[in-house]
Amino acid sequence: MKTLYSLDEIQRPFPNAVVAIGNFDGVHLGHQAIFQRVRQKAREINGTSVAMTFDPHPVKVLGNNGSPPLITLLEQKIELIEALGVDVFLCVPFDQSFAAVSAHAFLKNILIDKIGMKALVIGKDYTFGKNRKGNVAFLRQHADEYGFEVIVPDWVPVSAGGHERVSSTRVRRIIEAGRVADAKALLGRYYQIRGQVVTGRNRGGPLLGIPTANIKLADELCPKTGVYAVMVQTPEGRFKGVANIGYSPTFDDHLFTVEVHLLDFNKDLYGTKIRVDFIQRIRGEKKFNNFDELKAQIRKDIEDAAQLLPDAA
Ligand code: RBF
Ligand code: MG
Repeated sequence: MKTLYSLDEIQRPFPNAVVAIGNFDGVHLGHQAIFQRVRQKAREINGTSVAMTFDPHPVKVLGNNGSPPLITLLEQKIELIEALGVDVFLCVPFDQSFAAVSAHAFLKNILIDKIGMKALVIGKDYTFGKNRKGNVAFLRQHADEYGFEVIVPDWVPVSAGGHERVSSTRVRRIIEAGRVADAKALLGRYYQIRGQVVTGRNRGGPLLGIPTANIKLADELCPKTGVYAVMVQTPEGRFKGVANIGYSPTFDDHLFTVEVHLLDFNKDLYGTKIRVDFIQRIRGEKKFNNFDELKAQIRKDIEDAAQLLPDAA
């Protein structure tokens, strides 16, 4: 996949460009359906599939009511879209001046003249351009004049505690509720966080005999506090693990941490970047009367995780 970080990097229009525009936060099953449709159309017209997105996410620049935590940061978004077989990933820097570009100028100057768009695949509710004037109706009005086709895929309905369409908002709510198994149903993969292993309180190993890698989260969205069965990707390979997210209420410092104990692993991970896939929630965090009770419970969590985790995950 060719990745461009500015419109200025486009030398000439792409041959028969089939474009998807969106924020694609989460690259969930709804987004995946859009990219399937883009690839299908590109095959039909011997064209180039193009994913166009904005960074930072427009709500971060325009958001007056704050902005929701992102499900996927740019790095992971690019990996996921590349894996879907898209030819060109175009990331447009978003700022106040870009936000002031009219829907018409965006369509004519950027999509038609610069990119060479012949077809556009877009979500039903997507809007773009100054005052969000660009929408499906606007695009259809101009399709004949500029010679492009507008394709609007149906919503993708998925049952996960309610049969609704897949949306980034729904994915966020589900992850914030700790329902990581449901999140997988909407994402088509496990929900993942990434970050660097940093020095913790050096308590897990010495005090409890259960060392944990403490993660400095790169991601914005984090599942609800509690204990989870996870799979951890490290520079040493992929391992089963059990994660604790929260404030360790048995202790007095009440510091929020994301930590993971790896099963069958005892090497040092300090300073490395790891990825944690959430497979299943095991329980909520508890305050224990003493360290022995906490230790016994964590031993049981480790057994539960070992049972829950599929060998191939
Ligand atoms: N700390 C708590 O105070 N309550 C818990 O319920 C709890 N559950 C944990 C479960 C797992 C699987 C792990 C790895 C840790 C847990 N901890 C819990 C955090 C533990 O107190 C922490 O790892 C050590 O204090 C080291 O920082
Ligand atoms: Mg630790």
